[in-house]
Amino acid sequence: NNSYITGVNSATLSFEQQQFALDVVQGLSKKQKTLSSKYFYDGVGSKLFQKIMELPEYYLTHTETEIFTQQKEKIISGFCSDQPFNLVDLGAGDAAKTKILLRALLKRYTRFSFVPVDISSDALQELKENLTQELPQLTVVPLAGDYFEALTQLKQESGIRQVLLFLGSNIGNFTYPEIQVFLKKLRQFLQTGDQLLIGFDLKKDPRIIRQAYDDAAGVTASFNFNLLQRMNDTFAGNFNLKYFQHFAEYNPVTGEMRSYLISTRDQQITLQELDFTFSLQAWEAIHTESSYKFSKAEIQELAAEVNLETELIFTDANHYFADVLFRI
Ligand code: AVJ
Repeated sequence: NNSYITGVNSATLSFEQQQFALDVVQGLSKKQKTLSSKYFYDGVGSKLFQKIMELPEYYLTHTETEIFTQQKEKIISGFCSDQPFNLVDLGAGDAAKTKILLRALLKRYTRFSFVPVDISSDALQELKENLTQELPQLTVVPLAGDYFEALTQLKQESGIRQVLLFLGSNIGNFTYPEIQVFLKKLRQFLQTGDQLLIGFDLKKDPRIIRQAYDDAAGVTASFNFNLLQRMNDTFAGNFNLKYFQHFAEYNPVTGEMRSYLISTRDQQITLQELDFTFSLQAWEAIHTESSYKFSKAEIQELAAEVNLETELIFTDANHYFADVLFRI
């Protein structure tokens, strides 16, 4: 409903907040309400995600950490060449896993710069300070913004080989068609010889997957609820978090893990700054995130469709997760 969008008060909102406002009004005006998972990551949300990564149920991080710890030498041998390169980490966050690779690279005296990219400028600022402390010999060039904003900046100072990291199953937040568009777009920023290391969460026992998104301590629920809090804070909203429930469900056929915020009663919500009011019925769902899981065959299919050459595949003993190195 576009009439609401004109109500967005651009005088008091930053550019980023205006984008957020448009997405919120659009998503909440739909018959099946949605919010984009990219808005989870404000300062509080990034902190909550760091807590998720430490949860026993959240196997993704533990498994990718295991892969990196046990196979780091093979992985970085895959990157290395005699030429200097940029190691670009898309969605770096706290870069806890990337640091395993960074340490190994620094030991080999490889010439490279580390370029962490993140949507959360808070997380990026903290990372920069942390790396200055922990790895003072490392050259760090942080880039805030979404992936393509960052890549556009990178292209302008190109001429250097790029090795892109897209870890932690960040790619899982995209649908299949979106992944294809994303990978095709990525190719336009890259040149022959550039590489891409992508972390894919693999299909596995559906119960294990579901628990990872509905942990016993309720951290993932808080992460989901924080989106409501963020809208309250940013747009003077009146979401009452008490009247929502976190719900997570896995579809083993499509590989889609879905998270929702479910309204537990009939309610009307107003976001004052946006002049926007809408209703939720009892048990109506707002879809807040999809996290896709892949089979190895699906990964190969995807690669073939977008013309990427698979160089190396790294997996853990249980085959829960795969880091795949592609070459352009
Ligand atoms: C950061 C997108 C990889 O989908 O597993 C964790 C985010 N959401 N728990 C994921 C998330 C709920 C995470 N990614």
